[in-house]
Amino acid sequence: MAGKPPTGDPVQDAPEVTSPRHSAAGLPAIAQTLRTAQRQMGVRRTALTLLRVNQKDGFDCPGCAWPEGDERHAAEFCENGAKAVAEEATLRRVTPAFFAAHPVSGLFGRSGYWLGQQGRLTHPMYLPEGADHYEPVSWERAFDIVAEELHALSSPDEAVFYTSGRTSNEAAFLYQLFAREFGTNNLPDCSNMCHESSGSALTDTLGVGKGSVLLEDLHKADLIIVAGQNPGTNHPRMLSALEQAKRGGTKIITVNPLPEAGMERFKNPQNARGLAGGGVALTDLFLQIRLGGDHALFRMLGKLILETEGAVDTAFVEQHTHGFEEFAALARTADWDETLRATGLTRAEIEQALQLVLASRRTVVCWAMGLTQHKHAVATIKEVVNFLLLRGDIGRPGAGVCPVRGHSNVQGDRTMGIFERPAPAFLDALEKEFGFAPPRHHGLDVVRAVRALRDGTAKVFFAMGGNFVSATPDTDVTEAAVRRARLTVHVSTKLNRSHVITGARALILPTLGRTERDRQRGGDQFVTVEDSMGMVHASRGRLAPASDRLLSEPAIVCRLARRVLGDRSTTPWEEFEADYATIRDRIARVVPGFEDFNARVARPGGFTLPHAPRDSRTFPTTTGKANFTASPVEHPELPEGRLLLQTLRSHDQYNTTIYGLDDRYRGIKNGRRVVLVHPDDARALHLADGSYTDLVSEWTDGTERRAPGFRVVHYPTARGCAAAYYPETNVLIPLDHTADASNTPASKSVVVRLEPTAGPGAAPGGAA
Ligand SMILES: Nc1nc2c(c(=O)[nH]1)N[C@H]1C(S)=C(S)[C@@H](COP(=O)(O)OP(=O)(O)OC[C@H]3O[C@@H](n4cnc5c(=O)[nH]c(N)nc54)[C@H](O)[C@@H]3O)O[C@H]1N2
Ligand SMILES: Nc1nc2c(c(=O)[nH]1)N[C@H]1C(S)=C(S)[C@@H](COP(=O)(O)OP(=O)(O)OC[C@H]3O[C@@H](n4cnc5c(=O)[nH]c(N)nc54)[C@H](O)[C@@H]3O)O[C@H]1N2
Ligand SMILES: [Mo]
Repeated sequence: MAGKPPTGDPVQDAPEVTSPRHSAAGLPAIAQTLRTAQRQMGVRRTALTLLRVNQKDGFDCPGCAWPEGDERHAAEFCENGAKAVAEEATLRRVTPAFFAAHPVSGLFGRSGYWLGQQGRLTHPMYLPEGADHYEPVSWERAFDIVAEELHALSSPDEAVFYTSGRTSNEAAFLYQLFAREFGTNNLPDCSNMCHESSGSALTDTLGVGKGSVLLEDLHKADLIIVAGQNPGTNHPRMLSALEQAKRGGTKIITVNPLPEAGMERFKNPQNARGLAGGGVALTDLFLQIRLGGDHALFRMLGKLILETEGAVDTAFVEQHTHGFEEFAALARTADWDETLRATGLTRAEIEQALQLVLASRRTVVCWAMGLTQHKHAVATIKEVVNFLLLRGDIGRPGAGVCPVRGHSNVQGDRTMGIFERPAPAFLDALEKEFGFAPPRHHGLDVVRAVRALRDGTAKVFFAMGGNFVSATPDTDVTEAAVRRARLTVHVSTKLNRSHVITGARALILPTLGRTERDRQRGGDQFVTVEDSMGMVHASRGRLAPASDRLLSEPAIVCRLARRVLGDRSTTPWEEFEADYATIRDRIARVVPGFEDFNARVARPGGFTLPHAPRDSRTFPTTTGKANFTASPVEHPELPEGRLLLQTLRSHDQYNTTIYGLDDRYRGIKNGRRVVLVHPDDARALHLADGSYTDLVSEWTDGTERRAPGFRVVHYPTARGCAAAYYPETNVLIPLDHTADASNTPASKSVVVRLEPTAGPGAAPGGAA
């Protein structure tokens, strides 16, 4: 039987610390998978569900966006994918009786962990103005309420339509269509906090804001550089690809302030060697870089390549690139002292990296949040592109850029037009297909949406999934901002903190998850998703829905659009709801690369979207070439006695969804309020291992923000750097602390002071 959710709360946060592990997966991962899954789903459902994950006739794992290879294992999932599935397929339920028993003011004091563990939402729920209890509401009445508030706005731009990255292509396409027919481009998404910096840098330099490699390119690469990413926890199936590459002789350089277990050694649970043997060592060279030092590192590598006879692919540079001379002139001035200071590395380590680079004829660079969430993130990623361009490592097999995406369909949502700054060509296509004039002025991204709510210029907040108040920075500011809204609406599967921090009125609209059967008037439906490498494929759930009151995301958008837009819209919303193939027919006519969508997605495994730089070394940039970028090297400066804090994920969480209180690979159990500090830094700051400290961030305007009561863990991170989990630490990050050009919150570089305290802080409701 499935176990009960935790009852005690605040959940006891009492970290126990052992030493970090040096390998990932193996038997402990399988044991953990089954334990978590059975606790949520029971034995029978666990077996039925997990065997359908990522199969060609099954559903896409709601975990990460890592692609599936052509050959699938019977168990094509990982420990953390299984946890994501178990969270959704849980047998626990949050019913109207739950809301009758728990006033919103009571839920406010609960942790996000506790809220999430209560189970699946079963009924549409409404919180009237001034009320302290959500009450059940009919779908019709719920849509009336949204329509009432939307119609009361003085401009469509006073509404914000957020999207998290699990939404299917079909739902996303309809959602942006609805928002634009309503009259706004206010379509912020989780990508604004995630890979926006990658999209921004890659669009400027290569002309396409997506990765340029396919799975087989990783297998063919001579060298893979994994910078700012922890795949052992966040993209575990990537380790299988790295393992396969290693067996073919690929070298791997890992660039990270933390020695992450998954990059050290991988014990593949799908083969005997992984289970019984010692597994495979993945990393050949570990560069333990300081936070934010990557720009300096890649610039120095660029200089060294330029100085090496015959190392530059001059034919490629001449034929396909723009701006080489300017870049080369600047790169030649790169300074060793500055590089060593910024990176914390030794000259010998960087020269060793250079040898691996020069020995490689095909190099891939993979990255994730460790590069994207810095003030100079866009400049850093452009430097990665410079580095690859020098060697001609774009647009040929075994080489390229590989930004590893987070949410399982975050890339697809963008392709479908979820973007506050849509390309004119996309709007032209919408206009032609649907016969309305879409708004042309740019909308709000996540940070700007929070400001607009704070300033009262946005009044209705609608979320297609996600957990906005917990995922965004500056928790206190954001919560106050959201409370000013007239109406907040969340289309959700599970209870979270965004249901508790509400506008004057609030709605929870419960929806189907990936694992569930989606039956409409036109029969059983499937949806489609796009993975991190531009592969589009079908996802079909089989489980009975968590409740018979749930509507699918496409159905919710269709009914809402009909109610809000009325006769104004000539879009066939009813037809779309009945048969998703009719949505795909429209996508095929609007979005390039989706021609003949229904036929092509019917093939097992789906199809790959075109990518000009990858396919033909053509670059749809403003210069028509791949662009080198010449910008001064940037890196964070650290005042005396301070540490640079990165906010990251534990092994037991999916963003703001907390699965449990352990971080197995880092040797932490039963607690999340920990701060990892280098032993020498800790000693200099008089912080004993096991002592407690407040984290205090200091901002340029003189303000301070405090997160109380973190247990100090002496940990082998880079000097001057510290690490603690998100979302607990979001309270420390000022809204205005964002990356240049992409406006992504700089969650990986927060200057903090550590103030010793007597003991564990009372974890406020804002805690995980
Ligand atoms: N199980 C699980 N899977 C997930 C998620 C989850 O929460 N749980 N989240 C999903 C989402 S939305 C995303 S975006 C991805 C996130 O995947 P990751 O980006 O792997 O997630 P983080 O935990 O933020 O880890 C950042 C990594 O970068 C390193 N790092 C931090 N700063 C720097 C730096 O300045 N330079 C370098 N070189 N390294 C640095 C950190 O030490 C850490 O190893 O995972 C996705 N998959
Ligand atoms: N400090 C700090 N902040 C960060 C980050 C960081 O590294 N550090 N990372 C950032 C990143 S990379 C991201 S992507 C964002 C994540 O931001 P979000 O995507 O907004 O957050 P999640 O925690 O992934 O959202 C979880 C909620 O989604 C809902 N949900 C789950 N599945 C479905 C579904 O199928 N349909 C619908 N409608 N709802 C569903 C559930 O109700 C669940 O509670 O956070 C960002 N914030
Ligand atoms: Mo993300």
